[in-house]
Amino acid sequence: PQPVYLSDYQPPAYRVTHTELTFDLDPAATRVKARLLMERHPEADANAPLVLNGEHLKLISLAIDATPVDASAYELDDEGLRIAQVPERFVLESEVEIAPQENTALEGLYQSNGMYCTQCEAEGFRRITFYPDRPDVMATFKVTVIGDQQQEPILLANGNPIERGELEGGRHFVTWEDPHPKPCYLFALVAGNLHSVEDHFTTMSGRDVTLQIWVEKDNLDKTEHAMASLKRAMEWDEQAYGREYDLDLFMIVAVNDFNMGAMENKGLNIFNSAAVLTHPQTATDAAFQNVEGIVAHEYFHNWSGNRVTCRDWFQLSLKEGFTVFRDQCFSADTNSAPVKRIQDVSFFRTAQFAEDAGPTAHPIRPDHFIEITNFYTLTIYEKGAEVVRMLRNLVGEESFRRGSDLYFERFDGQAVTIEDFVGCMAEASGEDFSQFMRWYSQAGTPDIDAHGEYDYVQGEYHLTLRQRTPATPGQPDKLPLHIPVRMGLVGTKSGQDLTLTLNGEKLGKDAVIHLRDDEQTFVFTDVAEAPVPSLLREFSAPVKLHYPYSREDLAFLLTHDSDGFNRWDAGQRLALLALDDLIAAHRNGVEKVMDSRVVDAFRALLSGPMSDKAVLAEMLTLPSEAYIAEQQPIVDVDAIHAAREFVRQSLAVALRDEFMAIYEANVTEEAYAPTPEQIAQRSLKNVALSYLMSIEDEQGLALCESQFAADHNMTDVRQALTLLVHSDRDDLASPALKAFGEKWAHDPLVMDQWFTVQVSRPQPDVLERVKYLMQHPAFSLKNPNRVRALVGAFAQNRVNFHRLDGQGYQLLADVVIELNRLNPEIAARLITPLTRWQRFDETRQALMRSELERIKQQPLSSNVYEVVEKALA
Ligand code: DPP
Ligand code: ZN
Repeated sequence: PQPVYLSDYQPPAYRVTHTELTFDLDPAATRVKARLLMERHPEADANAPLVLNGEHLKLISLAIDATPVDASAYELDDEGLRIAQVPERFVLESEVEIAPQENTALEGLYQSNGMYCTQCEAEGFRRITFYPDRPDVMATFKVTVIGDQQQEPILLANGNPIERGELEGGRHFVTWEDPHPKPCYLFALVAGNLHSVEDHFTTMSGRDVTLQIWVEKDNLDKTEHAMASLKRAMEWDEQAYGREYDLDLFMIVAVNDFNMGAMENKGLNIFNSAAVLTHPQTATDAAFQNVEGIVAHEYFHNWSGNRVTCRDWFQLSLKEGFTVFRDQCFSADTNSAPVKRIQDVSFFRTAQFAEDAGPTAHPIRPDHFIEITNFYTLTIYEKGAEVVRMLRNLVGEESFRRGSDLYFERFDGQAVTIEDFVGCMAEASGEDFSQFMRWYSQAGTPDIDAHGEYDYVQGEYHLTLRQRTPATPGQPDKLPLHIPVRMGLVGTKSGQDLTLTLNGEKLGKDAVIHLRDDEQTFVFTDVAEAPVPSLLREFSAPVKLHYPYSREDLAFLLTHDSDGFNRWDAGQRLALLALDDLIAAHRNGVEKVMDSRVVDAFRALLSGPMSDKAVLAEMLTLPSEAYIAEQQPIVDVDAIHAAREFVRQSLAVALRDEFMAIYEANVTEEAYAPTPEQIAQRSLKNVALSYLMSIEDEQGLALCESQFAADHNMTDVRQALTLLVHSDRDDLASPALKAFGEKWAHDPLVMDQWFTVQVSRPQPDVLERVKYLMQHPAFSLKNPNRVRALVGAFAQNRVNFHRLDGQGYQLLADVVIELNRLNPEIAARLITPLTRWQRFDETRQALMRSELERIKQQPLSSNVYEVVEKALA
């Protein structure tokens, strides 16, 4: 497989102005007729051939301006069709045959549980018909879907339905028209036996929009939260960005077999059922919040992605980074803003930092790729969102809004680039972003070494910041970035933020300083007392900040920092220092001793004024094993696990009564609601329970069992089940697992949780259990959610996946090899943990590499090939 390069971009020689499609559905032989109004680009060569993408298509007929094209006039291969000579304007008609039932890759038109659906982003449309499958070709669409009246009573496509009728042989059709020009990756079709819940939204200009969520009949009771989230998102986008919905109908469809979370097809969003269905008895708080965020994300794409789209796939972060930023702000406004930030950053620093440090590291705008589906990554999405956030912080909220208004107005109906977006921000604010643009082209996470000194005599504080971005594959040398560092100086006597005076200018108590050089010293004057610096507040830039904080400094910031995010981060840093010592002790076979300063800090949290329960729950949560591993030069999975367990248990022993009191104070009999208040209460209660269970406290065990038995809501049930299964009390865990498995055997999304709970436990029997569960009737390798819940979750189980006998790696490689044939996109994603081999000891490195080599020996899809190739380079 050959890479494509950003620098090779050429505008299309021919564009499609209008597309008409007719689908005659059949599982084994669907006929697709296309009628494309095409014209040559004014600047293109008059002899330019017409090149159309097309894969897995059986060509039935081909005509230009109603004249059949002679077989000698075109070339056909397994990537598409090439016609040497075409007029300046013409109508291209084609008919092809495809087999949705054989499509296990879940790209293009496929069947899920008997229902037809499509996934076209990024390059799935070429599996439906011959077409210039690229986002800078935008056309209006008219689509007729013909299906069986019994099997497919519901026939959906983008836009508005304009005609419907019955046909011979028990068939019927519906014709849909989408007046907004769109790239073909936003095309969608759904057909099957579906049921809908309907609601309405009145836009800010007073237009009525019909909202429909389409699901299988059994799931009609699981749509309420998604619908409420959709309405909130529609309202929020009007208020925050002045963006109104632009069709009379907005539809969401839930599909069981889906590679991604969801897809923003114009007017017809298709969702992985896991990203839309919720019910208090089946979905956890986290799932409710996830659904809210994804519904909003896809809706927001209607402007950031659909009305204004990407010129080419290298610009993917243009729509994804911006839209993630938009959904993050929406969720922050709807729920607890500090907790949203803490959770996002916590995930980001664990997973994106790892990606940035590994063999698949790439810039937010890559300069080449082999397979674009491999680039739907944390870097493109989450780091892209962090960069948009930095832009907003650099220009301020008002200029940011002016810039986004300008962007949407100027580029409406166009396919554009990241420069166009940043250019609007520059124009609206007068800022110069030329250095800032390096964020889009340089991969890797910058390290910032900070050093501060207080001069008592002068009353000055000297802060030196040094930045360095490590080499990444293909990018040995890096240039300095423009990094906004939000900060404060907290007086050690007063415990208050001190006023910041820099170069004679009073900046207030909280300010953003700009690091642009490799090294810069900032001299703050009129500093009346010795401060502890609070740096990178709210995580103002996606960097690793190193400052030699003492444990006393951290304990001080934990209670005094005015920035909630940094208070949390001080706690994490304090815990990490203690964990470091314990990891070393474990490795050296020395007795582990708990740092009393961590215990004291936790005691202070537990007994202090309890203002925000949601934040407190986060503060009581120790850094994950994955995040701890990120901080270590060589990952020792066993030492990390042992050290973290030791801290959990030491805290539980020392603060047992406090945890018990927290638990009891937060039990409620209220009916379940996914409100911020209730979610905060449940998370605090469940964190307390996890500490109690870590020491198998008798009373804690009883509470855990009764929480499971009470069956009040899935958040509580799942937490109780997890704690039982992850404890050593198999006598209690087995009956609970059995009861849960029997009760929910009919609900695949709940069975996914049942799989995950079991394969993430630390006990050494997990590998056998994974093998056993892969034979379970509820499991299927063909369903991405099942694969993620069972095999994906196992690969996150650090102590078991990284077994020293290599069997964990072997199992993953076996699955990858099998999935490579069925679903290359999911197979390629599943390899990720193996690509991190450099981080481990030599024995594990060799084992991981040999599994990668074994995969490489197979006939590979381009998806898997690209990842394995990079991992072994
Ligand atoms: N469906 C994916 C998303 O919304 C790709 N666009 O991010
Ligand atoms: Zn998206």
